[in-house]
Amino acid sequence: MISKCLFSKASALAVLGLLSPVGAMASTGSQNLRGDDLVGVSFWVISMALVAATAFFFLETQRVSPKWKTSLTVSGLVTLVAATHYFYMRDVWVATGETPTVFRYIDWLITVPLLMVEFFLILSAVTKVPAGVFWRLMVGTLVMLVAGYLGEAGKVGVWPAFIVSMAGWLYIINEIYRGEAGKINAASAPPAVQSAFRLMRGIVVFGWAVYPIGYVFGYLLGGDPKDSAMALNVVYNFADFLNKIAFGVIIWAAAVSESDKR
Ligand SMILES: *C/C=C(C)/C=C/C=C(C)/C=C/C1=C(C)CCCC1(C)C
Repeated sequence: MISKCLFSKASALAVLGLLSPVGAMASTGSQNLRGDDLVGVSFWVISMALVAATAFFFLETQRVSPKWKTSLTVSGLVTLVAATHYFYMRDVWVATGETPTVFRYIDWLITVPLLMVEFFLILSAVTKVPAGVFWRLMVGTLVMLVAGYLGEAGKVGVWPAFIVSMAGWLYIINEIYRGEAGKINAASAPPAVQSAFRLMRGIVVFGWAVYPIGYVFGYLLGGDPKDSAMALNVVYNFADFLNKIAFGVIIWAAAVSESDKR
């Protein structure tokens, strides 16, 4: 009896011991989120939406035909990685009132290439796609993000960084409209994939356009630094909500409609 009780106490302590470093890491500050902190609340709400989306995408892999499972898994990974970064970013913001640039870019550096992989995967689900398509999308992504980071971190001027980053983005847009990826889609994909591909392209053009707008508010308009930081983070948060969750839902819809056919 006593030994059993001791054992359960010991295991409870072990679990606490395992969890406490996680808790300590997850809170860089001890302040609580204030209800009137618009930016902090937006970090919170989007964290939860990302967690829910992750559960949804992973569960729905059960429902679609095998060749679509990878796409849905990747969507879930994107929202999972982002949710984790959002917990940290919220803490940084609440504790310091500063823009969590490093966490933001680590997140983008992982999730944006994964989103590019999605383009490749949904085309590969229906036809053979040359590896060159994948690498060109990757190069455009890296140029866009590395330049953006150097600008936001103050390593190079905010204007040159903006221009180089915009060039990377335009290169991606060119590839998915006029390059090989666009041609393959037009030539061989079934209607559901074609419409998903068109919607995803729309997201890369219109959804992603929200990010440079955030950058303009944050760095190029020269307003009060506190206001600029607030505008930057609210706009980026809204953009992530749209581009990570909506992007995944589009893939989910294509996957379900293609799978239900058979
Ligand atoms: C999930 C995160 C996504 C889809 C992030 C996308 C980020 C961009 C499209 C960022 C683009 C930028 C420019 C085109 C110019 C200014 C600097 C950036 C990095 C904000």
